[in-house]
Amino acid sequence: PEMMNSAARLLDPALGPGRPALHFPGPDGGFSTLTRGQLAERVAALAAVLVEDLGLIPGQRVLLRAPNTPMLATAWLAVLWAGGVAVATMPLLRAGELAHILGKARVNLALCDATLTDELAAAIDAAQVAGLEPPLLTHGSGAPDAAPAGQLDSLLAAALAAGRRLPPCPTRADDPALIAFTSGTTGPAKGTVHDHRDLAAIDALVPPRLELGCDDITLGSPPLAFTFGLGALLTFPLSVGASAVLLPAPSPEALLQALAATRATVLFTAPTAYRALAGLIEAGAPLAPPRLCVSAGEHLPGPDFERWRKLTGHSIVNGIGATELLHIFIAATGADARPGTTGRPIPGYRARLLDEAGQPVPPGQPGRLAIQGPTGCRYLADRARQRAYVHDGWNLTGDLFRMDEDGLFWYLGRADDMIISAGYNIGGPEVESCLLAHPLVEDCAVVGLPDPERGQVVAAHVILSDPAAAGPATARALQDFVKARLAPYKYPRRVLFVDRLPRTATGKLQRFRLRPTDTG
Ligand code: 3SK
Repeated sequence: PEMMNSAARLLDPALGPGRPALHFPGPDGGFSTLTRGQLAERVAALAAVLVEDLGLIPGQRVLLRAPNTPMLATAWLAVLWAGGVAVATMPLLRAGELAHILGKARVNLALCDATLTDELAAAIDAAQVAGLEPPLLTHGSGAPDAAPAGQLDSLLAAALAAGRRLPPCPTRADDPALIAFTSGTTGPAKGTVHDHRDLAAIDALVPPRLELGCDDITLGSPPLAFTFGLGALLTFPLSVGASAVLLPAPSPEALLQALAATRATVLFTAPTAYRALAGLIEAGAPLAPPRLCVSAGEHLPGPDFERWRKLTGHSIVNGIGATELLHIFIAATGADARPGTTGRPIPGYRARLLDEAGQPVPPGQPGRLAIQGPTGCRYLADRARQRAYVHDGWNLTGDLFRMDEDGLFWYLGRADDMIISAGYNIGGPEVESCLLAHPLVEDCAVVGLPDPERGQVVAAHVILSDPAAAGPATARALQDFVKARLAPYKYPRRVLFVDRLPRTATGKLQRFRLRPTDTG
């Protein structure tokens, strides 16, 4: 349709106002629930506050900063309901990163969880220099029974008590609804703009592929500010009349507890968290198994898939998405769920693999992934980047894949993760996947380091499950392990034992930080 307000669509009363919408930790250590009807009331009341008390005008941008709480979900929906544009930010961002977002997105208003104000206040001070000073309102978690923690709670409570409800703004389907920032491998974060129609498109395509139904309860760790989390924990469940569990601090332990307490049916998290959960389960922690486990955010290596299946009897649906395209566009569902594969395009999307000259490569050959579909990349105020990313309606991701004869896609690495050693092309993730199958390897990152003889050598940064085992004998054992399983030129000539690996706020491995040229 030409006119569409995504918040009103997601809160459609026809799906049952009495059905649960959000579950969240309550005051007694258990979980509390907001129904769809209660959530809709709060969204319409908060939209009245935004427009009537705070002067929000349709099209203006509202920065949101909070962990996954009912208030963050309410505020995100209220901004769209009021015709504004939600700029949700990762809770881990620091003042400098927030100042960049404030300036780039020309933010008009900022709503911030009271536990996270310091960095944002500092960012606003810094942004003032650039002529921007968006009002900042703080709030608590938004749990109806929590004590008010800021001005926004009092304004919301007053609007609810006075029966003030704003009708949804009649936005057009192609009006911007959100700006999602993504940190790339270089430079400051890039803003990607998505409209109401993009949200409707992913809600129409991804939940059916995952067979999400109205009785599902989704649970997971990605922040709502990451579009993986936004779909998984807000728009997908609301769009089908299902509900989501929001955890402000989703540690692996908290995920296991919430699975048991809420009987959540669908788990969305990233490979790192699946590894941590597997470690806890191996150490004896009980698991209330969800019917479906979905992994995205980075590639799920085959050994992690197999470890999870052995432990739980369930496969993990591996998917790949991009903030630029809003959500996942290739996934290994149903019979495609096999170790190491990313599966095939979600119906509605098309994928092809291109060589350096932009020509399609034949099956079996590595190529750069290009995607076409109902969502696509619109960078905020960055024409050069836009021209580099979108060619002829195809979105050029930086991921290398090969496609097999069955049409399944197999991840090879980021285009910039390719290691060229003595003339051989070696995908760092392939070597990582092999190392992860070794019982002593808890996590690892493989990059190319400069080498006078070979150009680059394969270097593995390894976190051991038993740090006391670090030493030359273990390094040799890991090298032999890889040599026995992959072409010998791929084995890591250097093994470095580390106690942590650099990751983005969304958990993506930042291999570039392990290369001396990039770290300066
Ligand atoms: O990184 C991904 O795989 C992803 C998945 C869903 C939504 C957004 C992203 C970046």
